[in-house]
Amino acid sequence: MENKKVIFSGVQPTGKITIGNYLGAIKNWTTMQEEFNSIFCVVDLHSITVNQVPAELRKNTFDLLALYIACGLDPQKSILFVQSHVPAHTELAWVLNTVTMVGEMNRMTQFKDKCRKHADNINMGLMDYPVLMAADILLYQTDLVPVGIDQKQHVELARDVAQRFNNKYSPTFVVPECYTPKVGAKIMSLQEPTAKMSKSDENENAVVTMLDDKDTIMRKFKRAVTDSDTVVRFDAENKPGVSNLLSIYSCFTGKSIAEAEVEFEGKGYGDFKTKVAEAVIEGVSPIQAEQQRIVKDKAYLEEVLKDGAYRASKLAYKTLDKVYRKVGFIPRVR
Ligand code: AQP
Repeated sequence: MENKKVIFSGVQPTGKITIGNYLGAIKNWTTMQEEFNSIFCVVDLHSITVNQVPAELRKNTFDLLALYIACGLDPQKSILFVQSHVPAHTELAWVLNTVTMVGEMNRMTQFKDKCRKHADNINMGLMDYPVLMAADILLYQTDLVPVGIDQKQHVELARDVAQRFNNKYSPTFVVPECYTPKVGAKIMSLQEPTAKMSKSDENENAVVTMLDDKDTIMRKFKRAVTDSDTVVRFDAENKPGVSNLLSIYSCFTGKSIAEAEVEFEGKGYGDFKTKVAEAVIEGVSPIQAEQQRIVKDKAYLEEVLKDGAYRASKLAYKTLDKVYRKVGFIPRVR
C-alpha cells in the first residue's frame, strides 16, 4: 500500500440499503478513496447478531457488494471484501474481548436498542458486536473511520480498547479517529423524524432504499411527516421533518442548507417534497442501473472478493501476528 493514511468502514448486508446508509457512509467513502488507503467491507459476521434467512443473507451480500461498486467504490483503488473471508477479524476480536469490560458493553446504546427490538434473541453476539467492530478497525491500523453518527460510540470504544491494549502490552495499534459528514450523518425516518432511518424499520414508508423505483420514492416523500407550519427552514429541534428533508436535498444536490432554504422561500411543502424526491431520484437512478448490471456478473464479483480477501488478509495477519506475539502466544511452526 502507498504511504497514505488508512480508512476502514463497512455496512451490514441486513436488507435493503437506505439513503441513510448511503449519505452517512458509502457516498463519503467514494470521495475519500482518492486520498486514503481504503478498505471497505461487507460485514456479514455482524449481520447474524439478528436473525437472518441464510439464502437472503447470501443474496444481500452480493447485492451490497454490487452497490458499493455502483456507487463508485473502485476495486482497483480500494480493498473490497466480505468480513467472513478474513478470519483474523474474529481471531482479533477474541483477544480484544479480554481487554474490554462487560460494564462498557452494557452501556452501548445500540446494544440496548437492539435488545428492545429483538427481546426474543438477546444473544452474546449482539453484546459483543462493538468488540468485533473494534477488531475490524484495528486490524488494518486504521487512522479514520467514516461512519454515520449512530456508530460514533462504537468507534470511541475501539479507541479505548486500542489504548488499553497499547498500554498493557506496548504500542501495537493506531488509535483511530471517527469521521462523520457535516450534513447527512444522521438521516431520519420519514414517518418519525426524531428517529434514525434504519433498514430494519418495519414501516416501509419511513425508509427510502437505494433500489426503490421512481414512483415509490415520490410516494414516500409525498407522505413524509412534516409539521403544521408552512416555512421551509432548518430547525432540527422544532421542525425535524422539514430539516431532515432539507439535509437529504442538500446531500443529493450539493447545495448548502442555506441555499436550499432560499430556493424554497414562499413555496409550500407540497412543492418542496416533490423537489426533494426528484433530487433523490436523479441521484439514485444511475446507481440503480449500474447495480443491476454489476450484480448479474457473478464471476466478476467473485473475482473482486477473492482479490479483496487476499489483500485484506495480508494486512490483517501482519497485525494479528504482532498481537499474538505481544500477548505471549508461541509462534506457530509453518
Ligand atoms: N439514518 C442514517 N443516517 C446516516 N448514516 C446512517 N448509517 C446507518 N443509518 C444511517 C450508517 O450506515 C453505515 C452502515 O450501517 P450498518 O449497516 O452497519 O448498521 P446500522 O448503523 O445499524 O444501520 P441501519 O440502517 O440502522 O441497519 P439495521 O436496521 O440493520 O440496524 C454506518 O456507518 C452507519 O453509521
